[in-house]
Amino acid sequence: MAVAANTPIELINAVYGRLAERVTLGRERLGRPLTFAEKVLINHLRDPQNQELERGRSYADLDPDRVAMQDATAQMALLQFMTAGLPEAAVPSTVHCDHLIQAKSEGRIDLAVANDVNAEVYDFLESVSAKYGIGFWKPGSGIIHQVVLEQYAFPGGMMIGTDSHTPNAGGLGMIAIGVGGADAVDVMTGYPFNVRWPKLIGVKLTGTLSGWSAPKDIILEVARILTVKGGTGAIVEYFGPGAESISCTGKATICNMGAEIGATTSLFPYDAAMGRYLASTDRADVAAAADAHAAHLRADDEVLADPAAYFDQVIEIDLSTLKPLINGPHTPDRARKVSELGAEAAAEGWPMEISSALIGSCTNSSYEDISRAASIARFAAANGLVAKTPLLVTPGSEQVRATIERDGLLADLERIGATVLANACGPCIGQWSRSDVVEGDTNIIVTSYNRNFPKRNDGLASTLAFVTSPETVVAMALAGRVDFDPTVDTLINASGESVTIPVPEGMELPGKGFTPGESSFIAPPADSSNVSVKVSPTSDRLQLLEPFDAWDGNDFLGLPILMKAKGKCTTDHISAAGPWLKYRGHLENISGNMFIGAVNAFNDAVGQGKDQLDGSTRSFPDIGKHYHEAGQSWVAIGDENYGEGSSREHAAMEPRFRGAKVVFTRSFARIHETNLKKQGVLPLTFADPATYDLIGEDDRINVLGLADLTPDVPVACQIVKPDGTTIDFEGLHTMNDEQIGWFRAGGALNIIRQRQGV
Ligand code: MIC
Ligand code: SF4
Repeated sequence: MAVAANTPIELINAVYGRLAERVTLGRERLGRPLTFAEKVLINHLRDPQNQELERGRSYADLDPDRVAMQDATAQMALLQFMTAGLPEAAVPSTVHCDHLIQAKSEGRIDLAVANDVNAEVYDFLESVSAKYGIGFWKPGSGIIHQVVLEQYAFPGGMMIGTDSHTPNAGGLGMIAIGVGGADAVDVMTGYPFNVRWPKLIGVKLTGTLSGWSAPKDIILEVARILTVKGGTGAIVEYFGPGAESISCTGKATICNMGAEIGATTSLFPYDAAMGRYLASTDRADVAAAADAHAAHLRADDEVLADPAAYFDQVIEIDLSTLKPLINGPHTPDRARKVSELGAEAAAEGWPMEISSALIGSCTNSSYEDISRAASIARFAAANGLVAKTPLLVTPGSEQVRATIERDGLLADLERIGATVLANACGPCIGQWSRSDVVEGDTNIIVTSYNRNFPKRNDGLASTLAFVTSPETVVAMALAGRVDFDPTVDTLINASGESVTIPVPEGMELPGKGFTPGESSFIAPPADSSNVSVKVSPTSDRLQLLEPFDAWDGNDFLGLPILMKAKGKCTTDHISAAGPWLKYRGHLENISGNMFIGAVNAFNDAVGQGKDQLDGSTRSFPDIGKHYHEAGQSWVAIGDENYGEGSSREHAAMEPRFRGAKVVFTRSFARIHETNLKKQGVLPLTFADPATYDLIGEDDRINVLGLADLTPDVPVACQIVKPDGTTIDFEGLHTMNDEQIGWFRAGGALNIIRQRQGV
């Protein structure tokens, strides 16, 4: 398959060619008008006539148009794909090198260091891509979601990506879903993508943004309303007159951060702003094709007239009254107005000074974002102001970087002291070599990123991270304080004058068009028979995968609790990023970080607990290693929304590798729950959430009746107290027959073998 640096118009025409017929079928089958998300989903069903379509219940088989993978997750995905023994990926797929570049000095230097330090991994990814017909975007080309938006996304398309912020492409009207690597392998080996037929949350936007309010404030407000788990199992579909007033990249910001509310994905209907973006990114042909099918690239009129009758939940936001928001620390749904942060910081005893301000990331690094941020910087420089904190800029792609450099916007930011980092994730994923603070220094950073879990950006639990729009970040960098409200407060400049920062002004798209910069896409060769993929047996960064053992047919009896997590336990707590990213291709080595961020519910210690085999206190990864070597299986326990955040399947594979059989929680985040199922770990939720509180440190767990595991039937479980008394409880699961099959087979690698007969 020829994989190019863009989506061929023929592929898009094929999708549009069946759209009208599928929409008619969908209306017939459901007996009602359709939302836009339903049209796109129905157009990608493998069996549109017979697929069950019950929201929140049915599992649907879908055929995405594309697969995208970033370097930190692609390693595990492609190590799994290789075991299938196929000549090439079954659908157009790409790999993007963005997560492994550490921010230390500035973009060019950091990129050169990364190319050196990560050579082995980049060589692996480049060669495995070449071997299997996968497009390869070299380090420096940009962050996966920005590159996908610029090159591959198209209205009405469907893709999956091994990264939770894949929904960014919803800004261009695409259903784009974040998945674990094993899901990507299904699609790359020609099998459908299987996901619950989603519920639908409609967000009606009225009015228009003005002043300091930005698209970021819309999603910060949605996060406030829905919280980090409010979108679980749902697609968030935006519509209304306010939607049309937002640029395509602004829409992408909103969809991107829909990951933070747990949504399956988010999307906007096709409109003129998307058409303009397509034309500006050299895809006028795609815009013309979308224009020709525009009637089907939006919800039906009846839906728009009476959304409450068609969506499971409807939220209305008046953009004209929306004020700039800033969310954090520790969770992206803790929202308040920027104007209220100072008072809250005083009440909470947080520092008033900001230690660093950071803009960019896959969420907020568009031309429009940077032009609004740069407008403030330009004014500031002309009026004797400079940033009072370090200001770090990560452009989302080489195309954006080269364009903002050409148009003088980077120079505007540099004039107030900004440092331009590589076109990569950098500090957003803990790839930040920071020396100005150390653990224990309570300090505040403000970012235009999307996540703000403890330790996420700099590995320090004492850093309090807040997320807001890029323009607000730059204003706060000029003030250096959190009790600064740029809409009313003034700053004192070098000459002692009082200066009011004007309302930011941006440009939706570059007047002179985009410039590609240094193109760094490598298409796979037509004939890859002489390409060899090398994984050194002595490598400490890459390790070939062996299938896990199949289920032995027995119930689980007397399993110790390796870890019971208190409160938030995200994938960052389960499998930390930052320095551990280097082991993303080596399951054994990365298992050294298992649960190191989790708070032990028995004693509030972080990352350590009691080894039940010898009674000692050890780190969770050490206990895991000990149990593994001793052949002792175990369970883990989590609270609400366990596994929130990233798509990284390492958070499921590490426990599986070390012998976890079951993870019990009060509730799961979608991608992580699927990742556990895929790797052969049973994800069970307590039928009675109070059961969580009954489990003690020295208790054991029994899981019974596994031979009769059946969809929709609770699993009988027992807590066995140290004195031998038992407490019965029920564990609920969401597995269908196929997923029960994954559990029995011992996980995805065995399934791949069975399917391919290898
Ligand atoms: C993230 O934002 O947490 C990441 C790093 O991009 C992850 C993927 C990963 O852990 O590799 C994600 O969002 O899925
Ligand atoms: Fe990279 Fe951060 Fe975006 Fe994840 S959220 S893809 S780490 S920039």
